[in-house]
Parts: sequence; C-alpha cells; structure tokens
Amino acid sequence: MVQELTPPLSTARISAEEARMLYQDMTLGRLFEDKCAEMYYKGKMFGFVHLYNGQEAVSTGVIKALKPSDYVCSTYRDHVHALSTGIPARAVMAELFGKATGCSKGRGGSMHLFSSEHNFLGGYAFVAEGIPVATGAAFSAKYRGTDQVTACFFGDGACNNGQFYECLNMAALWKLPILYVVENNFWAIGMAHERATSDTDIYRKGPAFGMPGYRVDGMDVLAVREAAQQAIERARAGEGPTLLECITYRFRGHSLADPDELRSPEEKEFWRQRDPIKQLERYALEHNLMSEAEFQAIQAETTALIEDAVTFALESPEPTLDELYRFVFAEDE
Ligand SMILES: Cc1ncc(C[n+]2csc(CCOP(=O)(O)OP(=O)(O)O)c2C)c(N)n1
Repeated sequence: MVQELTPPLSTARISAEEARMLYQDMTLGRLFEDKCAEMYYKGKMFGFVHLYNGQEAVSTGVIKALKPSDYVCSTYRDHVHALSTGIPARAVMAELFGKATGCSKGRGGSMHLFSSEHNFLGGYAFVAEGIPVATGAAFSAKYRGTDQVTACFFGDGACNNGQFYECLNMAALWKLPILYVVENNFWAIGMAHERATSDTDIYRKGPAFGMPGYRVDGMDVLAVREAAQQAIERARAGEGPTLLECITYRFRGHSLADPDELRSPEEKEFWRQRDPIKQLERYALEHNLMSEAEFQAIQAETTALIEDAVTFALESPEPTLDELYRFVFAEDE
C-alpha cells in the first residue's frame, strides 16, 4: 500500500494565489479610503464623500469573481467598487480631487466615478438610481447575445424604493443575466433598517419575483465569493437573475460629514471584531496560504501605490473653463 508521505497542507477553499489577490484588493480598498478621509479633512475633496470601510469583502467577493468584460454598477459609495474593477488608483484619486486626469475627467467627483474601459457603469447620487441602469445593461447583453453578466450594488435603504421592485420584476420576467447585490449594513444614513422595512429579510424578496434569493455573511470574503460565483454561473448559463443579500457594516459614518452619533459604541465594536480583512488574515494563516510577512509586504506596496495616486492627483491640472461644454454629448472625445 502506498502511503501518503505529505498530507495536503491545507483544506482551504481557495489557493494561495487567490488569497493574495483577495487580500490585495481588500487592502487597497481599506487604505485608499483611509487616505480619502485624510485628504477630505485637508480640504482636497469637495461635496459629500461616502466611505466603504468595513464592507470590502462584498466588493472584492463579487467583482473579483466576474470577468473584465462584465458590467458593474454602483452607488454614491463607489470608490472601492471602482478600484475592484481595475480602475487605477491614480484615476480614482484624481477624480476625487476634481482633476482633468480623473476617470470621469474631473466632471463627476466622488459620487460619479465612471469608466467605459472597465465596464464600470458609474456611481449614482440618488438612492436606487443604479438599479434600472444595471438592469438595462443586463437587458442589452442578453439582446446582443453576449455572455456578459452585470453586478448591481446598492444598500438596504434602496430596497424600499420602487425601482428595486420594478427592476426585479423585469429581470425575472426576461431572465436577465444580473446579480442584485444588497449591501445590508442595517442603516440608511440614520434610519435603522428594522424601523423602515416591513419585512427585514431582503433576500426573501427575490423568490417573490421568481428569482433565487440568498443571504450571506458579507464580512466573509470567501462566503461572498462562493455565492457570487454560483450566481454568475447561473446568469451566464441563461438561468436569470439572483438577489444576494450580504450582511455587512460600515465602520465610519454615512459620509465624512456625518458625526455618526446614532449607532451605539457596542454595535460598532461588535462589527469591528468581524473586520473582513482580519478574518481573511486569520483564514490565510490557519491554512498556510499566506504569512504575516506577506500581509505586511502587501500593505507597504499598497501604501506606496496610494501615495503615488495622491501625488498624481495633486500635480494634475484642473479642467479648464473653455472645456465646460466638452463631454456633454456622447460623441465628444
Ligand atoms: C432618491 C433619494 N432619496 C434620498 C436620498 C438621500 N440619501 C442619500 S443616502 C441615503 C441612505 C441610503 O441607504 P442605503 O441604501 O442603505 O445605502 P448605504 O448608504 O447604507 O450604503 C439617503 C436616504 C437620495 N440620495 N436619493
């Protein structure tokens, strides 16, 4: 009998390469946003800036399971989704500074990141505004006969908006290749989910329209990734849409202008203990996928990348006044 001399190192659900990729993406999201807060308070950004700290596992878990040719549609909390799709940190930071080198050429700012090159359909200031846009993109992919899948992100608050129900109906009716990804962080600015919603189980609203609905731990990037992979596979196979409710938490206030006084310190601490980046670190160590030294190396590389993005944004020119009407129509370069 042949004896196994070396038992498998781990029974991990992902490879070391995948662990690094997921860790890198979440770290980029986290450190980029920390830098945004610093720059905002230094007066480098204007208007409202909504940070995503704490929710990184949702962006990474879903977007890193997509192909580059797939579509992503976001909300005003859009920086990390944009980074996960591969828009360079320089182009995102420059946009936040209102510079001509930004991904929306300085016309959009924080809530209106956009990149046709990355099939990133944009951030949207109105709650639920991206849902019909994403549904349209999914319809277009089906109509054109491509295999593109659309991932549409929005919050729990958006699920009390009519567009959510109208679009779920159409997507199920036409079996559109789309994932409706709810980032349920329990709060819509200062309105608690249970105070605003008759049935708080959002995932159960999928089956009401004839599409599967799942709830996953949105602080666990592997759980999100697995659920997303299944939904993407179904969508690509022509089996239609999925509603994915990811339970998550934002570590900061609603926007950088919010003093965040409505959520209790105990609640915040409870979720801090479930930090998705720390959870992936623990998992990667337990399964011999990554080492402490690798975490630190990735953090150092990411910090340097973000510093470079800030320098690029600071040194970039602002759009000039004579360009005010440029890009108003789609045929403008
Ligand atoms: C149609 C519309 N109504 C109200 C607002 C004001 N508003 C901005 S964000 C927000 C809360 C949305 O919460 P949620 O959808 O849960 O997303 P989160 O901010 O938690 O990511 C509201 C009411 C808006 N932007 N658009």
